Amino acid sequence: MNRRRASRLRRRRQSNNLRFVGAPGRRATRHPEPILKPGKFITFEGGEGAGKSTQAALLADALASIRLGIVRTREPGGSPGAERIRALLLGGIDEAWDAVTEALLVTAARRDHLRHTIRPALDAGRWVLCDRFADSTVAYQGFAGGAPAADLDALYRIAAGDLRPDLTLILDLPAEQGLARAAARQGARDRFEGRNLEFHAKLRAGFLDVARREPGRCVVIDATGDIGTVQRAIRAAAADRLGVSLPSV
Ligand code: Z5A
Repeated sequence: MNRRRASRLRRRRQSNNLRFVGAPGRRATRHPEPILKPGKFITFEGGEGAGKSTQAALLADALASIRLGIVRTREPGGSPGAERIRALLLGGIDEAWDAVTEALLVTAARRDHLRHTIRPALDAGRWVLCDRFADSTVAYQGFAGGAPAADLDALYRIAAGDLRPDLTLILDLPAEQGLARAAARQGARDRFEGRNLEFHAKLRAGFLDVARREPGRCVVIDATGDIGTVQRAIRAAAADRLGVSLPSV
């Protein structure tokens, strides 16, 4: 390639990497800016004691080790305003709220969480790992609680618009096993703990139904194995669906 053509190509490449900022009609100012890759949104779902928090922490470490910016968060909660709604909802042990009222509360929290935590992190190129998200509303308030699916869809659109997780890991195990794990843990009871086995079996069916309907977004992870075995399956799913290469467990 001759020297003049090489320098023309170089100039064109440089100008493609610049964002133009300026009011219409005025001469544009050129700011060289780093080109940010958008972050990814990963959610962890499943019944009580399935190991979501344990596994989210291990995946966050693995992603951070390959120099990705990570935000770990949870629902309900994840922003100061949403944490206040969480305290109200989970603390309302004796409130006679029906499933639609619960869905309204988690949706209000979700909207605040998205505005103040999730969207800003994704816009800044960070990977967001969220312990429970909207599939928990479908399972708890919909499948197990009886709230109509159309109402839950409408509420989701109000809170999140078109945003969907890039990957949802559904940690699946029999309700008895999850409840035994959760019972072995210390801590005060909340609104959802202590519900009967039938409720927890419906939750499991609800999560598996979501996975069947959205196979492009969801991966069902067998959560009956030990912590390392489950994490290996999760890293394999992240590699396969999101194209990351992670250290082995
Ligand atoms: N909720 C709702 O109703 N609607 C909604 O839209 C949303 C939420 C978003 C939040 O509870 C509640 O809000 C939740 C649903 C409702 N109801 N409940 N209950 P939370 O945030 O306080 O808790 P949780 O999400 O239910 O967490 P969890 O299920 O109790 O735990 P986990 O995160 O799945 O598991 P873990 O804490 O990682 O592990 C539990 C124990 O098992 C712990 O001692 C671990 O060391 C142990 N563990 C973990 N993995 C293993 C393996 N593989 N083998 C053996 N032991 C293990």
